[in-house]
Amino acid sequence: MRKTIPVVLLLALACAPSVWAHAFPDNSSPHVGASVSPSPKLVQVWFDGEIEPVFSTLIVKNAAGDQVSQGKGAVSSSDNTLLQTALPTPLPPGQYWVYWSVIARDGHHTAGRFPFTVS
Ligand SMILES: [Cu+2]
Repeated sequence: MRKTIPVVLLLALACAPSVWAHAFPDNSSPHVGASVSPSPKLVQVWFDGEIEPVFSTLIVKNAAGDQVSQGKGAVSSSDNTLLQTALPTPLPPGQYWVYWSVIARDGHHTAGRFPFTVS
């Protein structure tokens, strides 16, 4: 007689706590949906947990979909919950999208985007 059900239950229990370790944005500069002036020099996103520097990216694009930020962004060397990227040239007025993609300490990937406006 096979007893497979307890094994399935154990797997479900083992996976459950990892749900809370996923990293999601906690705060950002500019704020989500904010209208700012003048153009910011830096875009920063703080997460609710530590993220992996090697696999985490932050990219800013304009309304046409062109990247306006430098490189792929970087995790702050002094704060493992802070992902940031530089905007090398002042942005003209318009709407921009911040694309974030991170790997949390539990190895899980989360990604998303949010807009801000330069007025
Ligand atoms: Cu997770």
